[in-house]
Amino acid sequence: MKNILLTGLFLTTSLLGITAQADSAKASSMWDMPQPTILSKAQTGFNDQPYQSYVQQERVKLKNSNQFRIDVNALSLKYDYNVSTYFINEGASYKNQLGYTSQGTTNKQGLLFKDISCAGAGCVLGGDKSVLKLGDGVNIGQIAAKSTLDFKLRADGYNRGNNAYVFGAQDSKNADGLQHVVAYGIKGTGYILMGFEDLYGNGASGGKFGEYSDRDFNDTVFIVDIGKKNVDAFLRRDVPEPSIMLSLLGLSAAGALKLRRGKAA
Ligand SMILES: [Ca+2]
Ligand SMILES: [Ca+2]
Ligand SMILES: [Ca+2]
Repeated sequence: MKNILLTGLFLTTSLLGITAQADSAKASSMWDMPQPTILSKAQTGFNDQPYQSYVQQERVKLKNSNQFRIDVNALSLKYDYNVSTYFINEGASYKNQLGYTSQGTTNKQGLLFKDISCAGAGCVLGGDKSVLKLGDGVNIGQIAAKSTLDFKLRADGYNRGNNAYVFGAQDSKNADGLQHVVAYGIKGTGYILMGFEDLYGNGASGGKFGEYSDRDFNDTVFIVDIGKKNVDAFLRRDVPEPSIMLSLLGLSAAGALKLRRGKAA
C-alpha cells in the first residue's frame, strides 16, 4: 500500500516536471524544443513525387525569385484546419532547422524539423548521418480560422545553435536584408510549397561565416498542407502585386523552376 502511494506521488511529480520543462522551452525558443514525431509516407499517405519537379537545380540561381515572394500575412487561414508539413527535399550541406509560429486565434509556435538532412534515393544533397526521407511529415495540429502561419529557417542550426542565422519571410528582418523564401500555392490541392535559401548574401563572400550564396532557394523545400478551401480562398484573393502567391502550374512558374535532372553537383 505504502509502495503504491509512493509510486503514485513519484509519477505525479515526474509528470509535473515534464510539463514545466515543456512550458519553459516554449517560452524560450522553438529551437530548444524536441523533435516532434516524424511520420512516414506510409503513415500519412502523402505523396511527394508530383512536387519533386519543383525543386530548383542545385547551385542554379532562381532568377525570378522576386515573383514568388511571400507576404508575411499570406498564410492567413480563412477556415479551421489540422495543418501538417511535409519535407520535399534539400540541396544543402548544412543541417538546417525549420520552425513555425501561428498568431491570431491560435497562438503557438514549434519546431518542425530539427535536422533537415535528406537520406536515401532522390535527395538533392544527401549525405552521411542524414535523417529525413522524402515526404516525411510533421503534424502541427489544429489551427483556427483567422490565424496567420509563419515559417523560419535556422541555417545550419543543428550545428551552429544560437550562433546561426534565422531567415524568414520578412526581408528586413533577415541579417542580409534579402529575400530567403519563395512560396507557391498549388491549385487543386491544399498545399503551399516553400523553398528556403540558407546562405547569407548575394553571391560575394559575406556575413559572419563568409558565405557565397548561390540563391538557389532549394536548401529546404517543404509543403505545408493548409487545406484546399484555404488555398482556394487564397488564390481567389485579389492581390495587387504578384508577390504573394501564384498558381505554381502557370507558365511563368514552369519557366522559373526547371525540372531537376540527374544528380546534383
Ligand atoms: Ca542548394
Ligand atoms: Ca544535405
Ligand atoms: Ca542555396
